[in-house]
Amino acid sequence: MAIKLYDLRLKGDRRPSPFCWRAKFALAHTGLAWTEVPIGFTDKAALAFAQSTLVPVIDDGGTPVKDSWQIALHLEATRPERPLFKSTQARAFAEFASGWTDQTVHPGLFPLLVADLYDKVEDKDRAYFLETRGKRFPGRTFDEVQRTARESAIPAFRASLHPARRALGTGVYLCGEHPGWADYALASALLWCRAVSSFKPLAEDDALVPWFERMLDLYDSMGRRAPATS
Ligand SMILES: N[C@@H](CCC(=O)N[C@@H](CS)C(=O)NCC(=O)O)C(=O)O
Repeated sequence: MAIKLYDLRLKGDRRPSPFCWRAKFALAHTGLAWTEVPIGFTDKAALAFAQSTLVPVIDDGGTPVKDSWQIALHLEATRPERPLFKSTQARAFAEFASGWTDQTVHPGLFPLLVADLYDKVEDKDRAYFLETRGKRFPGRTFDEVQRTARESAIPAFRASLHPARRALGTGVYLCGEHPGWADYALASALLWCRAVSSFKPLAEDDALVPWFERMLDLYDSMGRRAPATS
């Protein structure tokens, strides 16, 4: 039975969730087929079987697993033939990459795309998004936050990606010759932006541009084929 992946959907079948993208990369890496169950921000009842209020959630033949990292660990434990991590050291590096992406990359990127993201949220979910995300920017509209961020925060955001440029060096992937979790985590953040905004988080001459193009091509061009905003 194919795994079911509960994924966030916005207008035009856009799939922005960076955590869902991590789960998709993990599934594809492991060579698994899956079917997607797209839901909106407020369709929480669909996730109750997994005792979750957030996506991604998977249903693996009756076993519910929530949280992108837990999904990765579950796949590692149940499908050891195509391991995501291979060693405890690789797993520790992967966890570090998740933490860096969650705590540096996402917060840096969010203000740069928040108004574009809000614009793509399904009408039925807009009040929920405004209420939950608006709290992060008290007294300011998403338009104002995004405009100010694009005027002043792009250099700092791009500088925050130096660790990834260093890991890439002159190589092919952040994880070396083959893509791994660090690649998936950062590419997922950039796919979040690509789904909802024409904003280019990377400068044209950034060494990460050819890397991201490679990431878009992976697994039958899964990332490139996804609805984007250009
Ligand atoms: N730590 C979780 C984070 C999941 C998460 O924050 N998901 C967001 C989408 S990117 C979500 O479901 N948001 C729904 C909401 O805010 O109600 C993971 O790694 O899966």
